[in-house]
Amino acid sequence: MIPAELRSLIRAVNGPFTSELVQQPSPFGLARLPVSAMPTATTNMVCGFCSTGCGLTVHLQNDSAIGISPTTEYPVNLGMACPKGWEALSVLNSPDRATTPLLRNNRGRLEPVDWPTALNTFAQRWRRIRDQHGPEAMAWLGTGQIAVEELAFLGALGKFGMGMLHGDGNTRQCMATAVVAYKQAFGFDAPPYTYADFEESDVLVFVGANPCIAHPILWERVMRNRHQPRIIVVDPRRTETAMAASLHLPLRPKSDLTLFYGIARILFERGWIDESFLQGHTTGAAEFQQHVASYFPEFVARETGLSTDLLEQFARLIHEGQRVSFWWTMGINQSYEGVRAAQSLINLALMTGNIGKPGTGANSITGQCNAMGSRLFSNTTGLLGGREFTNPQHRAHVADLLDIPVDRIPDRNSFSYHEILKGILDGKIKGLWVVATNPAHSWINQDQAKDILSRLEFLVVQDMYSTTETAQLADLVLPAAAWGEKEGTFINSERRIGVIRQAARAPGQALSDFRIFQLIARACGVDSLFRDWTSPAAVFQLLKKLSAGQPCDFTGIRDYQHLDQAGGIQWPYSTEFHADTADDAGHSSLTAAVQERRLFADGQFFHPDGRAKLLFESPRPMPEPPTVDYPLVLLTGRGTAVQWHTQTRTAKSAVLRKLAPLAVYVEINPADARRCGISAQQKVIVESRRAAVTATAFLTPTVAAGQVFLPMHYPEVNRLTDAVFDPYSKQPSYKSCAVRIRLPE
Ligand SMILES: Nc1nc2c(c(=O)[nH]1)N[C@H]1C(S)=C(S)[C@@H](COP(=O)(O)OP(=O)(O)OC[C@H]3O[C@@H](n4cnc5c(=O)[nH]c(N)nc54)[C@H](O)[C@@H]3O)O[C@H]1N2
Ligand SMILES: Nc1nc2c(c(=O)[nH]1)N[C@H]1C(S)=C(S)[C@@H](COP(=O)(O)OP(=O)(O)OC[C@H]3O[C@@H](n4cnc5c(=O)[nH]c(N)nc54)[C@H](O)[C@@H]3O)O[C@H]1N2
Ligand code: SF4
Ligand SMILES: [Mo]
Repeated sequence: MIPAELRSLIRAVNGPFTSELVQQPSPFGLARLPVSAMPTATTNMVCGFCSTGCGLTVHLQNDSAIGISPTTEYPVNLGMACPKGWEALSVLNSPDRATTPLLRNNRGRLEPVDWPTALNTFAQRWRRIRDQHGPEAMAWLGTGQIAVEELAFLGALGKFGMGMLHGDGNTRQCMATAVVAYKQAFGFDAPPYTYADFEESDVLVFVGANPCIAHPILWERVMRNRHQPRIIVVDPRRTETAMAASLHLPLRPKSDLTLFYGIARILFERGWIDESFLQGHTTGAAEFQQHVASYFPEFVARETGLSTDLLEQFARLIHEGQRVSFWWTMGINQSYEGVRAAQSLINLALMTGNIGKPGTGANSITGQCNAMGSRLFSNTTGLLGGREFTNPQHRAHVADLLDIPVDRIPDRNSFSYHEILKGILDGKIKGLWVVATNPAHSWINQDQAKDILSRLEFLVVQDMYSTTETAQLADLVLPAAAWGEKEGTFINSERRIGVIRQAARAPGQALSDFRIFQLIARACGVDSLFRDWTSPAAVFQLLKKLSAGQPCDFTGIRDYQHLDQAGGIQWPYSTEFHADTADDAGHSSLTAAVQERRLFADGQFFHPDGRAKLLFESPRPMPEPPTVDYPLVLLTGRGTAVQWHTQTRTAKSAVLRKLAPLAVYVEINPADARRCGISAQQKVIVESRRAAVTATAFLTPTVAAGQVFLPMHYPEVNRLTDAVFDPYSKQPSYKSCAVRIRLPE
């Protein structure tokens, strides 16, 4: 590696950028004015936190980003943003930003090194592992938080370039269940909705979802609904969302499957079903009807802890609704039987014909800003573009499109996240490359996870901060530019592809993840395979080719400017979509019908027979039910709208920090607290079979007796959780393990 060349690369990424930005015409902001007339310039991009994918306008002055406002005309957020969006710039400026590569020295300390040393070390250590243990002994963990172009590069470099077989990402912690549920039911991982559906339903059912906290702008969209909708919330806790609902079903944790089978039984029995839709567009209806026949209301009431009257009300609301939509998030996905639970909701939508029409759908709300991009293009669980590694035609097609030898594409599937960790434990995996995720906080059963990570010969962490729990364990830290400091695209929950732009310089020698992948390809001697991967914009054109003919076809999108001008574009958007028009200045705008699209309007699903499948299975017992010794069920999840995951970012904003509790707290029902002699604000010990952690008691009736809630934003929380997984999606069951609470001795 030639240092001079590197220096120019660093300059290319971190150097002057404003002149380029102001030349980009934008229908939304000041950028259309002549440069001389501008007090500030602006550039538009989608937010880098959650999967809502709000449009944000970044205001620039003298080469610096000086402020953010929500983009008024962006079809997602219509001028609104939550506090994280407003504070997105301030989290970039923090003294713990990773500004140089860090390498662990002989004394066991991380010390700054230059990029050539870091890259040579990476390549040498990777070669050593490959030569001693085979290429499969190096694996990676990626993310739903970097751009699609970057994810695709990481996946292609890891598998086709460096010969790795195993790569997974934090979407496993989050969306794997929805992916598998959709693939099995619809034939493709295809969330069918558009956000307008929040406004067009007359009955909205939220299951294991707390959008008031986790997707606040989506909740704002619900609030714009003019049909006086009935809102049903199915959640063991009386969440902020449940408080705003017309009907709250505080079911016993993990009894969702039984509940929805019970509701399906009522719908079948009363004939409250769309028989012609079932006949014409689905398979498995008769078998499903038979399966649910034994879910009598009394049995379901006993299992779920809900009254038969509530069940009746729920079923009746679904029946009486003209446009019923079903929304689910982590209360369903993060479960040892998440896939079947998600499918039990999909079945309710299918059997009532609530799909493909405005205000309907079986709708998984995604979590991270680019989880949907990760689902299609990370090259981990599936081959690029929603294809299969095990399908020879798919492999040949991708090899052809990318102009690489087909034998570089593995014909086997990757280990999932927990199988990668098990691989480390079994000595099969020796090196791990962690990009934009923080497993040493977010993975389930932390003490075990940290022990496993400590066994690695080589741990590389590529992050924007050098202080994350995982970076602290690394042998090599690679400093990454963040959202706002690089370009690319994200795909949001409703399949909308949106652009991110560079509006600030990355600090020090930090480079965009894209550049880092280019440099690693070169250092490892495989860059000739990635000749065409010259920039995110160039890779976007490759991704278009990879999407061609797939359900996610977006070959009709020209480039980033097209996305910017159109307010983001949902897939599918093949070249057949010519409904968008260009005005005299060359700005295109999409007609409303093209801007907000849902799938399955024609009743055609992606299975070869065109039908959706009703899938079902008997519920299984909770892996770690409460006992006399550990009598409480631990629920975990999002605590506030201002805390993001492991808080590496949100804790860096003074504003956001002020709005959230500094230290971990545990929500306890007052009756349980009384029984344990605990008063409000007291320090208590929460203990599971794996660990004991100290937390401040927060007494609240929003958690039911027999349950406690801990927000995931504090590193202690996952020391308690139990590493159990859904058998199909391999997603961790973060929201059910047994704990007890006591006062400190
Ligand atoms: N502020 C903020 N917003 C975020 C995030 C963040 O960290 N902070 N993270 C983003 C990401 S990646 C994700 S995945 C989403 C998550 O968004 P959500 O899934 O809405 O958030 P959670 O709080 O994890 O879980 C939702 C609810 O599931 C309930 N639940 C637990 N067990 C069960 C059960 O057995 N059945 C049912 N029906 N419900 C149950 C919990 O009580 C909780 O209220 O949020 C995204 N948005
Ligand atoms: N108990 C419990 N645990 C949970 C959950 C739960 O509900 N309960 N939820 C799970 C879910 S749904 C999720 S999604 C996971 C999230 O878990 P993680 O992915 O581990 O959480 P984050 O804090 O978002 O970590 C992202 C990391 O990427 C870094 N980063 C941000 N932007 C960039 C970038 O552009 N480039 C690079 N290289 N780095 C960047 C951040 O600094 C941070 O260290 O947590 C899971 N863990
Ligand atoms: S709702 Fe999500 S996408 Fe919108 S501003 Fe907040 S964090 Fe960003
Ligand atoms: Mo997530």
